[in-house]
Amino acid sequence: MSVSNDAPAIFPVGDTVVTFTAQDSAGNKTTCTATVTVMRSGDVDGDGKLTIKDAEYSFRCYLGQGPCSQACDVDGDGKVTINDARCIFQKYLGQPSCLD
Ligand SMILES: [Ca+2]
Ligand SMILES: [Ca+2]
Repeated sequence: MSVSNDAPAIFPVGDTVVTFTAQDSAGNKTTCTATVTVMRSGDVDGDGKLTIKDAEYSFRCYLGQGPCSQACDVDGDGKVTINDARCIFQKYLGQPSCLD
C-alpha cells in the first residue's frame, strides 16, 4: 500500500486543500482531502512572538529599507503598506486590528 499527497513544500497563507491518495498492490485507489489553513499571525520575523520588532520589520519592508516576506502583508491585500505595520502595532498594543 502506498500513500501520497499533493501538499506544497510551503503552505501559503489561507486555505489549501491537500489530496491524499492511497493505492494497494492490486491497484485499488482511493482519495481523501484535508484543508490546511495558515493564519496570519503578525509574527513577521518568525520568532514565535508578536512584538514591536514585527511592526518595525513590516515598516522597514514598506520603506524599502529591509527584507520583505509574504508575512509582512498581514492584512492580505497583496502589498506591504503602512497599514500592515499599523495592524501589527495595534495587535501588539492589544487594540482591535486586522489580525483579530
Ligand atoms: Ca516576532
Ligand atoms: Ca497589506
